[in-house]
Formats: sequence, C-alpha cells, structure tokens
Amino acid sequence: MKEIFGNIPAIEFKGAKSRDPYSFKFYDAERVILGKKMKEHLPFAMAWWHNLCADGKDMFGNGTTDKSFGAKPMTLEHAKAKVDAGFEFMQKLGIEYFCWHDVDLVPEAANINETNRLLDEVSDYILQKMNATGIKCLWGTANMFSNARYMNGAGSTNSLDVYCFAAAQIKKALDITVKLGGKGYVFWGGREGYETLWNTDVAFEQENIADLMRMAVEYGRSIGFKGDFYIEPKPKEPMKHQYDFDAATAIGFLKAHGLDKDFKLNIEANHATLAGHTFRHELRISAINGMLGSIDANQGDFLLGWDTDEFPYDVYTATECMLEVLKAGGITGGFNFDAKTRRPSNTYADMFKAYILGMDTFALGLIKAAEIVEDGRIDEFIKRRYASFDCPLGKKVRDKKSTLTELAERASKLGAPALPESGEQEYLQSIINQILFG
Ligand code: XUL
Ligand code: CO
Repeated sequence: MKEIFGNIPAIEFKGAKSRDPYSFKFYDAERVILGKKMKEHLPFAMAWWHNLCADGKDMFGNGTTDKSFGAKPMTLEHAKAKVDAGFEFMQKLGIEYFCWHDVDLVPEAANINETNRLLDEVSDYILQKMNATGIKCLWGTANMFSNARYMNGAGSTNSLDVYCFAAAQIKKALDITVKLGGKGYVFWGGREGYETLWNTDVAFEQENIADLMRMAVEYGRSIGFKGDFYIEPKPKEPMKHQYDFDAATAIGFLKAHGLDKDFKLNIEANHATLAGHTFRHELRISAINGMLGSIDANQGDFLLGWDTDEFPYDVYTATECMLEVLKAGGITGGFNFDAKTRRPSNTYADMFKAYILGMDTFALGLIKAAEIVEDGRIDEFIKRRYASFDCPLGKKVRDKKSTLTELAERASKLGAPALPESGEQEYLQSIINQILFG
C-alpha cells in the first residue's frame, strides 16, 4: 500500500543531543526506569479526532490543514483512508494505542441504522489493521455533544427521544469498544450541564445522567466488557455549568449513585486548569480515591481561559504528573494525546513533530519524577512533617479511635501548642529545580 506520510521516516530515539527533528530526544521505549520499560510506564495513545479529523477550523475561520488523506471527505472511502493514515502514523511513532468517538470513525448518516452499519464496516477494517500491527484500542466513546440534537445535553436532556438516541449511541459505541478489545469506555459529559437555573431541573438531570451510566455498565458487562468506565471531568465549555466539574465532584457523583465500582476517572490536564486546579491536584484526588484510571495528556495556556488542547511541552507539569502516576503505582489506562497542533502548524510534518514533542515531554517527566523518588528528600520531608502523629495518641488519631475528650485533655495540659514546624516550601522547590536542571 502506498504510504500517506511517505516523506517521513519511522521515528527513532537518537538522544538529547540529536538535531534531527524526526527523532526522539528523551523517549526511549526500551529504557528501563524504576524496573519498568518507558513504553510500559507510558502507554501512549493517538486521539482519532484531533489527529485524523480536525483541520484547524475555528469559530473565526476555515480549516487550514488537509485531512482528506487522498479521499473525498464524508465518504466511507475517507473513513478508511483515515484508518490507513492513523495506523501508518502510529507505527512510525511507535504508539501502541488509539482512542476514538463514534463520529470520528465514520460520518454520521441521516439514520442511526445506517451510521451503525458504517461503524461495523470501518471497525472491521480497523480490526484487520490492529491484528496486522499489534496496535490496540485504549478507549472508545460516543460523541453526544456535537450534533444539534444534544443542545441540552444527552443524559441531561429534556427530550426523551434525545435520551433514547444517546442510549443507542452508547450501546453501539460499547459494541465497537468490545469488538476492538478497548481497555476503557469514556463519558465526557460535554453538554451535561446547564446555562440557567430558570429552565433547569438539576436533580432530575443528574438522576438521568447517572441512570444512563448504570444502563451502560449493565449492557457493557452483559456483552463482556471487562474494562473500566471513565468520567472525564471538565468544569465548563461548552456549557456554563457542567455537572462533572472536577475530580472531587465526579467522585462524589459516582459514589452517590453507586457507580464507583465500575468507574474511574480520565483526567485531562487542560480541564484541570480550567477548574482552577493544577493537573497534579486532580491526579492526586483521583489516586487517593482509587480512581486514577487514564490520562488525557495535553496542556492549556494560562493567558487563555478555554480548552486550548495544546501538545504538552511543560516539563515541570509533566514531572509532577509522572510523580503522581509513579506514586499511584501506575495507571490501568494510558496517556491519550487529546491535543491538536496550533492552527498555523498545518502540515503532516507538524502532526509528527507535535507527537514527538508530547512523547518527549512525558518521557522527560518520567525520568525526572524517578529522580525525585530516588533522591528521597521530598518523601523524607513529608514523612517528617507529620511525625508528631508518631506517638500513642497520634496513633489513636490515625486509627480513628480518639475522642474529643482525650484530645481536649492534652490541649488543656499544654495550655497552648507550639507553632507547627516550617513548611519549607522554598527549600523543597529548590530541590526540584536542582533535580530538573542540575
Ligand atoms: C473535550 C474532550 C473530549 C474527550 C472525549 O474537552 O476532552 O475530547 O476527551 O470526548
Ligand atoms: Co479529553
């Protein structure tokens, strides 16, 4: 078969000094870090939508990038050309996974039965490519936010017909996820939210969203889906108020509706910052609740208040992320680049350079996070910081066996406690700089 990216070579690791733009500087798939190969720490995934579909169109202008891959857009031939392009792309970069929405794979037809037929055909073709290359599906999802019918949401809609349509899309997307052996199934509640309380019954909408998830779990398990369901929290955009605001909100929602055994979270870096959190905060909140499932690896722009989905280059943030992942013992999902090239970066070559940047950034993050773990000073400091609890009364607190009366007795003997020891934030931050740049 004729190559689509014929002028671009397979990307190899050439080391930090390499000036070859088509080489990894830090991502060395086979390099062992803390007992595990880099590629096992970092199961990277290609996002079908940004990489194979998005052409740079924005609210103010037309597309800048040709993603026809030699076929007429909105045809089955084009859907298959995207499969060819995607697998060639992943093979050249050594990416082992991909993620998709139903409408990324095929153009939506006028009738859902026809859309589903197209999905069957294209997923057959994807499966052939998967078997030939060993590339795997990380997760699938249904796009329940682009079509006008979802203007009031999918689970949160006020229309029973639209609610049924959402159910049908989820059912089919789960069928395809199982067919492709996907490790996960994502709910990003794009329009699951509201604009104004003057027309909204929040309790009813939230119950219906949860029930759609319950039905998805029931159906998924009945057809043999053994992976995790994920919620991908995001506070706003497109809706003003979104129900999955952040990790803590999503975890509370899952627990309140008895969905926490089947669901974990897919944490996206740019969504974290939109919620006014750091990426690291969202990862930590998920991890300590046993719900860190997968990661959408991108970054935002602090000068812009929307979801810019940039390829990650911020090594400091990537290091924090990888430290959280190492501390959590790894993730069951992967690192999906839900990221797009900037609009003027409009060539096929830019697509490759963008992934090289993202993969190298996370590889550097992993290398530096491992150095922080091996250095040990941060861990020691945190342990020491809570050392006052290492006494019989502190142990009772840790074991949740203390009473207000006995704690008050100790306070009364003290009269007034001494100030806690310094938090030494500046010293700790200087250790991080020393490890990053020393
Ligand atoms: C949107 C977003 C989505 C999800 C999948 O902000 O992140 O692409 O990752 O629906
Ligand atoms: Co995302």
